[in-house]
Amino acid sequence: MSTLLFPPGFVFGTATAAYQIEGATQADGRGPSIWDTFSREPGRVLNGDTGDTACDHHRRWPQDVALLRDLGVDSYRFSIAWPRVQPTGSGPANRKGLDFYSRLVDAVLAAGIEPAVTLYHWDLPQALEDHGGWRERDTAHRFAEYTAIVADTLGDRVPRWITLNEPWCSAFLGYASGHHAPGSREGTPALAAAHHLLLGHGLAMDALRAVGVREAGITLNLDHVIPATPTDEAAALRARTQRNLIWTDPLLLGRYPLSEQDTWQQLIVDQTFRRDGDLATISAPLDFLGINYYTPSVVRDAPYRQQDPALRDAMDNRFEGVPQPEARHTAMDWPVVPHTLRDLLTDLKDHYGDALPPVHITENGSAEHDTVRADGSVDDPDRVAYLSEHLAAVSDALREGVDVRGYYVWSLLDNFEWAYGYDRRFGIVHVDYPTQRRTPKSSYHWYRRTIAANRTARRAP
Ligand code: IFM
Repeated sequence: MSTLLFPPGFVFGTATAAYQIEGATQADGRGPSIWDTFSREPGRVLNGDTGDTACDHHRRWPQDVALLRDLGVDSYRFSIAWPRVQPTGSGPANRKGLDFYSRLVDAVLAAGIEPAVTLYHWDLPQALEDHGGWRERDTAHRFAEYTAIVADTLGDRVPRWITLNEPWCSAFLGYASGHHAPGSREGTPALAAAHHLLLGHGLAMDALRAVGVREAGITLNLDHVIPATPTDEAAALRARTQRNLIWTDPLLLGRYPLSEQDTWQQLIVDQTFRRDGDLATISAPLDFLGINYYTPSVVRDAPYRQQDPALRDAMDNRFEGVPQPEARHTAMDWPVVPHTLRDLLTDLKDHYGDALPPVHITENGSAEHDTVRADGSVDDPDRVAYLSEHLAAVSDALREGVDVRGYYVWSLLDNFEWAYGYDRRFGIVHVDYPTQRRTPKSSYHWYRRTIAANRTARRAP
């Protein structure tokens, strides 16, 4: 690791999200979320899994904080469940829900770790979805109200705030492909959802600024899109528009990309959901941009899947993915091509220049086919290779002048992997779900050593 470059103050962290680990979905007055509803619908989640118990973190959090302390991370990123704080998504705070996070924050700080809070990691209160969810502008205002409540309680103790996690998933997997909650397949309403998520982010930034938090930003899951051949450039631009530009252009430049016309055609003719002044709210300065990165896409031109525009969903954009057989694939069947993380970061810097704020890699990790050995240990060399090669790509991006301030491994624990339930394991700590026993994998020990080695290096005079 000695050749890696990490500047003084570089943050090493790890991340989780509320619905994926907490369980206790009915404790202390928590209301139902769209994932409680969705995971109960037959066929939505592999094996019919739900987040009802998950990693039982709501009760076992002291043990998980001890794992974090022993790991030696600088920062722990976790999310707050909106339905614990406002069970129906509006109205007064549920104190017991907030108290849980208050205790967690205190314990994380006492372990010498900086908390990094994500306000929305996909668990929308079901009551808001019943009123249209993110398709409706009002949800953006409700999100700002919720943010103000949380910031009022935790703002003095939490230094780093992330408004939304991966709004692409909320808008497109939630309202266009239907693979995530609430599971619908729509066209223009999914684009309205994207806009309202961005608006909600901007309004939440105002709420965070009002209490003077140290750092606030948003996390996007950006894709490094490669055209399969030179003739697939236009298809690649449509892919980039859907995956990246519809988020980064409004956030960083205060405008939607021109390429949205070719990408969505008839679906973007009606833009009444975008109002004067929204882009100014959305593009308020970020202290950092969070980027979650896992795998690149190679794409080629393709016909519409649905010929009738009235039946077309917002992910029907005349491109398709091309297999990448030369790469190793993870248990998610995602190709592993680490240098594309560096390429994504340097491309962003080239494209946005000074408009690109400092970056935190807020997630990076791999699901692997882990096996527990007879002695109870879990050796996961593929995950170690994945993480070390991606960390090297971050170091390369730093060397090329990208201002990367931190790197968070996804995830501390094996957990509920959304539509894949408990079948896919991303943790550096193994969770035996029947007993809830936690076993640090070899990747945990590798990360611990890596942090220790680089901490010495970056603190050297
Ligand atoms: O588990 C998810 C996480 O919730 C969001 N980013 C991607 C991870 C792996 O799929």
